[in-house]
Amino acid sequence: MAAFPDVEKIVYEGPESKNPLAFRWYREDEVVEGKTMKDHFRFSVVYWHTFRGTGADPFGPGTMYRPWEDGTDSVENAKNRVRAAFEFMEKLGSPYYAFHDRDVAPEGASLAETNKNLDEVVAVMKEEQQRTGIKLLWGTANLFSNPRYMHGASTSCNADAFAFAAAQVKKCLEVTKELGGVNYVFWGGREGYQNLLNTDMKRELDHMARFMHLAVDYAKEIGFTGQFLIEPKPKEPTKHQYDSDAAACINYLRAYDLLDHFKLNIETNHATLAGHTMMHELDYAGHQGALGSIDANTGDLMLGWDTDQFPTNYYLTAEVMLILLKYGGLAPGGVNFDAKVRRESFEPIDLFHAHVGGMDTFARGLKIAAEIRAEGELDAFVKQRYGSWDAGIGAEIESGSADFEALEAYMLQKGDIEPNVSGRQEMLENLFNRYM
Ligand code: XLS
Ligand code: NI
Ligand code: NI
Repeated sequence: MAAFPDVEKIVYEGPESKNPLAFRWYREDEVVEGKTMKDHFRFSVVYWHTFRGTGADPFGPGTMYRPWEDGTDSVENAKNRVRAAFEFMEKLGSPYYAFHDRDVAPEGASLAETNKNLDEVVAVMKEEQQRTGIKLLWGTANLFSNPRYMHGASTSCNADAFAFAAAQVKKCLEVTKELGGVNYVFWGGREGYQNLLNTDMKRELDHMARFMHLAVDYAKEIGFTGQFLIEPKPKEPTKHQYDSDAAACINYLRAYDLLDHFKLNIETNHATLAGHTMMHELDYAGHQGALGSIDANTGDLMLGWDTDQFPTNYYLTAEVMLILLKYGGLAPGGVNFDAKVRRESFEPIDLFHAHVGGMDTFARGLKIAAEIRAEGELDAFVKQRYGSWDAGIGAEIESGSADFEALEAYMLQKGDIEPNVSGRQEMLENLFNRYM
């Protein structure tokens, strides 16, 4: 029985279309800057929000109407859910998906039983991947929901929590490999602290690094060649997450000799929680050679938590795409919609509206960014703004040939600096608007 009987395959109808179940901008085989839209984005649907999100919030239970669910936590129900998920992704036309181990199969009474449940459901996922050609962007282990992880997983004060988490990640790496996953994600979950009075931060950070090294070693052992990613987030659930932002993660990875094995999975709403723009986080990761993948969503300006809304803002996606084009794209990463429909949007069809809108918003952003780059005005402005570094004293500083004494002699002779060019922020903001 079909889960979405009233929905046909979503097709491109063009910007004039008023059909809410058609793409206005996303045409998967349209070529922009030498690459198809499909390859630029590598769109991915998340299993957790889209197929496990109930709409529950701290003030009330779930609201979602999901007719393919039988209301139990059985393996049978989990398998039916996989079929519904692949029907959804097939109709949507998303080439990838992502999941946590605990999203797809129920926990059993023991670790062994839990692993067995997972294997049973993974067999169906594999079948569905083969049937549809949809691929796995990344797998990850949920190391934060179960009460055993109340103090964290690899950073727990309880060594047994570390051991359990290791067993879980070991299994999840095997499953990700089995499904041909092209990345594997670590998001910190409860790796952080609420209060330093009870926390040995140094010891916890050392343990987290040990854990990541063990994962890297095991991946090598089993021949898993996907890219490891770490996903920065500054707070929630803990007050201070260790992976707080791109710069902190890169410092951490470098300090613990992990930078060769990891890149970053940058999430929009996490960037804003960290007090940064998405553009800032992407550029930081990009110029450090650590731009791996993105979790595409958006927060709410009025709310200070991870609301995980679908992106609908062309400015945002144009900025994101400017950076992705600048650094040559994301592959093997992708644009993963770590986003959920609102609690009030409880019908299955809302899942389509949300994703169609997100994909279209990115497609429009790509076209805007490509136009801006083709015109070249922004680049030319930045180049000219730094012109003083291209010759003379600037070039000498950059090449390392001018020391402090030489610089003093230069300035004593010159007297003072000449007024520089204006930053022209307002002009450039207006320029950006011309492309909207
Ligand atoms: C939570 C994170 C999470 C990761 C996967 O805020 O975004 O969903 O993407 O564990
Ligand atoms: Ni995320
Ligand atoms: Ni998030």
